[in-house]
Amino acid sequence: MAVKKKSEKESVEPTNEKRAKLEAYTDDAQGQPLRTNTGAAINDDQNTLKAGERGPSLLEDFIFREKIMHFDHERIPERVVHARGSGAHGVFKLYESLSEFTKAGFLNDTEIETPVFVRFSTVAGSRGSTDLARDVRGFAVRFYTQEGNFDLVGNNMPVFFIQDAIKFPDLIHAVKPEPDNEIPQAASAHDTFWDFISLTPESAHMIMWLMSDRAIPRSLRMMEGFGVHTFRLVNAQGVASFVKFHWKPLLGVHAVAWDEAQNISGKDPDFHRRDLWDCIESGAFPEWELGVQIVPEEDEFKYDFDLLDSTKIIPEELVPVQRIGKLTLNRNPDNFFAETEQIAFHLGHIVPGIDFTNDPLLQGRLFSYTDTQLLRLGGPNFHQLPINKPIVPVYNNQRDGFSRQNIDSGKTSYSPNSLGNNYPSQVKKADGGYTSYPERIDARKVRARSDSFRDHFSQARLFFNSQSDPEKDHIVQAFSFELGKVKTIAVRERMLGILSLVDKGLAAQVAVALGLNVPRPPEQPVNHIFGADTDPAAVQPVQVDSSIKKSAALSMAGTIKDSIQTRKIAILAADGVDEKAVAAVKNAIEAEGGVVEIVSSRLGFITGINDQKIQVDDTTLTTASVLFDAVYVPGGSNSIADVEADANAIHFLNEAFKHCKPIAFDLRAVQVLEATYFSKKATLDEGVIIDENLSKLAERFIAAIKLHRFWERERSRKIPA
Ligand code: HDE
Repeated sequence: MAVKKKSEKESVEPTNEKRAKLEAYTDDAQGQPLRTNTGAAINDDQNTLKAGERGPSLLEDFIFREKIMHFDHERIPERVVHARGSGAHGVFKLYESLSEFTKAGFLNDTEIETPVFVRFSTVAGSRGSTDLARDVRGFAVRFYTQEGNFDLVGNNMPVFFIQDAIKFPDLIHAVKPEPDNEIPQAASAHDTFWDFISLTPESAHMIMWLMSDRAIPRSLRMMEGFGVHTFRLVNAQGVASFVKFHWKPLLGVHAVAWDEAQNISGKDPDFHRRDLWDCIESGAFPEWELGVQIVPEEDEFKYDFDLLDSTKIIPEELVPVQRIGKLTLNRNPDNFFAETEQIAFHLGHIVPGIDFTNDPLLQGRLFSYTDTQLLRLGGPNFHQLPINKPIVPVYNNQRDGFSRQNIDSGKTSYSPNSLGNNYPSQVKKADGGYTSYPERIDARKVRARSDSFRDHFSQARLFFNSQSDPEKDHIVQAFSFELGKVKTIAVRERMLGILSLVDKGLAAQVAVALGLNVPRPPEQPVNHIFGADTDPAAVQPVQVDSSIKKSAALSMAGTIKDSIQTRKIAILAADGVDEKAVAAVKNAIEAEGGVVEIVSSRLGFITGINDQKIQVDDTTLTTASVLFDAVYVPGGSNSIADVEADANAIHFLNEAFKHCKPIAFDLRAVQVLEATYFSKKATLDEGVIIDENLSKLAERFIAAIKLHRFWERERSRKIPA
């Protein structure tokens, strides 16, 4: 798919297409007078009503008071977690019917295109915080099905920090900015977080994911998604199976480098939001396949982990992921507040054919989401906001309350009634009336955790062992960074103790960075997950020797795709550039769906050696290499001299090298290469491409961009901090 260049979109003269779009944005207001909220036409929106031109303002100015009052009340409480988010509309299309396992209509009929809205988010930061924090990403999908809304409110990591919802406020209080000084924003690298984690061994698996590059995605479009909990599917015969949901991005799973993430946070804190928006605007629609892992009900106790424990995955080697349909995001919201901010997700938004399990984390969430919306959206009628309305008409006997949008007609709002023929009436099972799966429960009422939840380390180890060497290095560096920011030595040491139970080598490497010794392996870590009257010795974590030692699906390294779709490539050029050298690479990249920007030392147009004018998209001052996937320097002696003399351009190249990106030089531009710190032969690798044959150069460059990053560079070459 061809992707539009930024220069096309931002040219001074709007194209017809753009003009039409601009008009569409303001369509409703076209030709309309400005009015107050009660309909009075406004004659002067520029001046308050005053006693004389230089006199005091008058209290009776209802136009002013209404406008300011509304403005004063524009903010609503941000989400207590996942406050920072970006959303988009799209569609879901099923590949093949799943009727063997579920009666849910949208998972049965391959002809249906189900509308969806997706909201991606970070967890810890405030609504205005950076996109590139090291954090879990929310991946919440609403399906507007013909049987009602189904919300799959997941994350980009398949497990969670805690096993029981009652610990959620503790976890979140620990990760949020510390309460005395509200520092740090959108960061887990501080004492309270690691204090809590080091005392909560059940978090060991999740912490490995959080310290991996999954926590710093290259794009929201390049993340996996997971429903996390085990859910239940129920077919038309009432037979149930367990299910885990997955989203697999068609562009592969890719990350940025940590140093890069920190730089992006300054250069463009909206990096992920902008990337999602721009790609949808340009027609390069993000796509994921929906996957399911299905476990027959009789296999509930087959595994050495508990299906109800959200700190565990089902390794794909044990139960393969079956890809059943495709999600395509194809439309940006018209209004961020009305849609992305007001969407109210909830696990309890469910349709016949899908049901819950007793996962204690899932069960707790079933309470929390509606409760939080009541505060955030100001009352019980948030389901009537346009973004929350199901596509099926809704009639019931609920009435009134803050911000009721419906005008409910008729006399009856109770049942049974005879005055309204007892409508709306209940629906038979066979006609789609929701019935809960009649799971047998025969138990004592206890506050306790199942013994089957006591293995906290084997899957953490499985995750670590499944990573490529560069991925392992990044995990070591992430722990070293995060614990290095912790001030309390005892917390650092306790965390090293936990790490030694995951992998001794990992703990030893982090200990070196912290200048500490790994404490003598605690026979068992401190464990606070049981009540005050429980004997701690009787409930220590257990070590399970998992049958699976490695799982390919856990590493991002194996997800490289044969594509450069939507990758952003900078061309560093100045007056006197060889137009042919620009065109050869630019055209080849654009033909494969990559996005090229011309970066120079100033805006406007540069003039090539053959007098061709080339529009500059960005300058070395207004952009940075961290905002691109790769960089190319074309020939043309004057251009080369200018690029070489521009310290920002050389920094651009040095940084691209440091972040392991592909860099291409037209052989005639080798003088620019020589001005970089990595020019020495010893530091060059296959990611640095030099060629005099321009079509060869383009071909080799594209092949390198497909590989995303040359992470090995960090291991074998000297890269300055
Ligand atoms: Fe959430 N979570 N959560 N969470 N969560 C919220 O609901 C909560 C958990 C997730 O884009 C809140 O509307 C509890 C797991 C996403 O609007 C709140 C527990 C997973 C989003 C809430 C969890 C998630 C939320 C805040 C412990 C992955 C953003 C605002 C049991 C499977 C949805 C809101 C959006 C949002 C509670 C754990 C994902 C407070 C009590 C596990 C993606 O209700």
